[in-house]
Amino acid sequence: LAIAPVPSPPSSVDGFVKQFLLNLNFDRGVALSESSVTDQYFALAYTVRDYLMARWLEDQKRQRDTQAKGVCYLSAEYLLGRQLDNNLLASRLTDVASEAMAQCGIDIEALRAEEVEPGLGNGGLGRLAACFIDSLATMSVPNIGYGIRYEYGIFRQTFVDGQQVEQPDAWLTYGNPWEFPHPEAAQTIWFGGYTETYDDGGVTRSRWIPGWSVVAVPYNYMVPGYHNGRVNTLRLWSAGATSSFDLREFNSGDYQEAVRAQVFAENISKVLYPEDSTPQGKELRLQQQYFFCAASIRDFLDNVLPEGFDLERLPERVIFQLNDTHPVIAVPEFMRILVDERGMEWDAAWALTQQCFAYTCHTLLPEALEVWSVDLLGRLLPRHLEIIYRINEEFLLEVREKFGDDEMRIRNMSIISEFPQRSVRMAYLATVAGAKVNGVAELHSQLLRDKVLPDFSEFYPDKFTNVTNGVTPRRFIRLANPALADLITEALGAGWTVDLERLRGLEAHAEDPEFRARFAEVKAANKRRLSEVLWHRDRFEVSDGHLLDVMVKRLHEYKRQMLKLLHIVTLYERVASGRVAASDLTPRTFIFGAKAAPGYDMAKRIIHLINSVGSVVNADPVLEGRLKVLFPPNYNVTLAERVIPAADLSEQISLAGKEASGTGNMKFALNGALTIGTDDGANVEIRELVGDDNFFLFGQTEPEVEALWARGYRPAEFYRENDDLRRAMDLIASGAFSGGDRSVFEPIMSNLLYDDRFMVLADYASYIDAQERVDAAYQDQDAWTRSAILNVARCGFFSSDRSMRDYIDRIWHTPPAPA
Ligand code: 26V
Repeated sequence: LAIAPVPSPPSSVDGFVKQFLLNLNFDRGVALSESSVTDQYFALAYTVRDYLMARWLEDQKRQRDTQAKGVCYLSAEYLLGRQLDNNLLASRLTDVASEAMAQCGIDIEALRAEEVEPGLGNGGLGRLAACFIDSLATMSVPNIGYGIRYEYGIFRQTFVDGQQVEQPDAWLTYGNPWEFPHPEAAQTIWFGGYTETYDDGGVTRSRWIPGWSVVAVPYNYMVPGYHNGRVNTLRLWSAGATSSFDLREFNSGDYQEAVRAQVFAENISKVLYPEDSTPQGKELRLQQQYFFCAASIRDFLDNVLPEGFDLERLPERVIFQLNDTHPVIAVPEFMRILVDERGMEWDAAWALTQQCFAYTCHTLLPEALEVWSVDLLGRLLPRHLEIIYRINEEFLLEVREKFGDDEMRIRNMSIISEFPQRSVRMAYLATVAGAKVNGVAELHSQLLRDKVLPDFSEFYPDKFTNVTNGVTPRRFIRLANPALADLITEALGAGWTVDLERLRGLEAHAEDPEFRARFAEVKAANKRRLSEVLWHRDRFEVSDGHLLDVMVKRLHEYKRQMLKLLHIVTLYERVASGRVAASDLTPRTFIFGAKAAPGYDMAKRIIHLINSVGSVVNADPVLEGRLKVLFPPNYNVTLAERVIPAADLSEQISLAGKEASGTGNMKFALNGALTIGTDDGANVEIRELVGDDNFFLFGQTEPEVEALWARGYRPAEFYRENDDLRRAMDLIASGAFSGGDRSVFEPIMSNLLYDDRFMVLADYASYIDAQERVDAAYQDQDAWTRSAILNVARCGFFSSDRSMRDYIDRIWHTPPAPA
């Protein structure tokens, strides 16, 4: 019996009100007059869901029925941000919902504020995944995002005496209206045990006798395309015990043991690891990785593909995109299923693997490249380790064939490293297995080829490619900056949201004084809005007429928050010492937002220093209020949506060659902030597009950095030779920001003086000089606004829709789907 999905409720205010009251009464079980804000938020979310449901059910069915090739995006992180507004926007219900809530006597703003954002990611990598699935839905490309439903996302950051304190992010406490659990579709995921050989009709084969298991329960989330009626799926896995109580244990009276098993299993999806640069080699993390990869691959093969599908044709149906190395364990799992479970010949299975996987690298820091010790892998996934060994063996044979018996090269290219302990290099495994390997910005892809994987790019010259990152204009312009969006639509018409290159049309308007005035008014209004948010949230005051100078991103030494801070201390010191009059300073408010990995001591100390400098600077009357340092805690997607549209100046100041791409840089430029930045990551491409006149470039280039290392870098020389730098550092070292205590920040100072891996001191002079150019430029407000408009006009390239097109053309080869 083919019964079509229940059609959507009517898209009128009346229809919406009716559906809302239905949900409030029948699902929440409360009357409007008795309902709490939480009830109302849930009922509103259910109502939005109801409008998307028919399309979602159709699209899921279509995905199964049609033969179209789809993308399985495998990512350990999705940093989604709030869902309500996004889903209202996608389904054209924003105004209807506001009006409907008003008719019910409800302030929709209060409901918006009620949503806890799903923070299932650390930073750039997780947010990129969220932008990509938005673009794929908007472009009608069949896609399933696979990941982990962490019970606790990225920690909530608070400050106590200026120091970071982490609190658990209990985002599911009140339930989650956007998810659909399917416990009936749970899968069993096995771990541990041992392998054994057996005779399979004369052929000796290996098989896995696993030791223990957990279940993986899928939770589905809607991923609506923008104004196209398409709804894709994000499927996140949650871990549970195989059966709630192990009956044998229970009957033998070992109740404690049975409960322990339950707790153990649930642990796997309990919490997102908050480290984003130094892999700790933690067993639980490997369990997480295998858990979601195994569940996802089986889900695709068993539930998405039609029954009896001929696996030889798999490359026509799917590409598994590996978001960094975190899901690379999917490769040996895929081989295991084909060879051990489906009886396929090794060579045939390997040929399929090499067509069905592709790998994106997101880093250049050697310490961020994941390796798993053979010891741990052998214990947790013994069969997978065997498979990896065989992949390596055959790969190294090929290398010998091509390069001869160059033992040095063989050792360098081996998927297995021997020191300091025998381990599997996951990036190498991904490179060997993938059809393509891509970096995330032109410079990064170049350095990936030349510096990180040089032997591999020589061996596989055609495997390497670039796809420059992008960001979704739906969330980061339309939702975050409605005033700018309206101004753009007025100037260019409505199509730009899905065709961002159209922003080029703003170039002409940049020459129109009236348009510039309106653009400046949008920026001013966004500053007032931010000011209200920060007052409400943190009791911070943002002064009128200040240049808003913003650095928001994870705290990491390579990103160089210290360089920004030295600039601030320099300005302060010049005034405090009487060498500069406060009235000669350009009034500036500096905003920082940054979380430090809980175990990263230096990063936490830098947070403490930023807060300490802020306390002194904000309180010192000598500055006459011309400098303010604000560090709102718990920077997240929700705050980003308020901060970025208000910014005048975007700080993108990593040491050249260290930031793979950056995506915040794109969001700022698209919202009309000018960038002060190094020649790093996607900054390079931003500057090329906006032009040198509209970008404040400073610092060494990557080759210059290399050359300075080669000559021998002695940071103390820069300290001695630059008076401003010496004074700023001496002031910090004197205890001026730590109540006279010289010990608190000493580790930061001695690190800068004697080590300075990220060359903060070497780039200081150039940075200060660039900031002086910023001050000068800001004096001419009208010229600044013109530059800001040109930034918006010329950055359409950075839409994640374009990134998706590049992935499709260069890697996935998925055909354009019908609208
Ligand atoms: C790495 C690791 C290393 C092992 C421990 C756990 C963990 C968790 C996350 C990560 C991801 C770090 C890589 C990352 O986020 N890269 C960023 O990716 C952005 C999107 O491509 C890019 O814009 C940033 O430049 C890059 O730093």
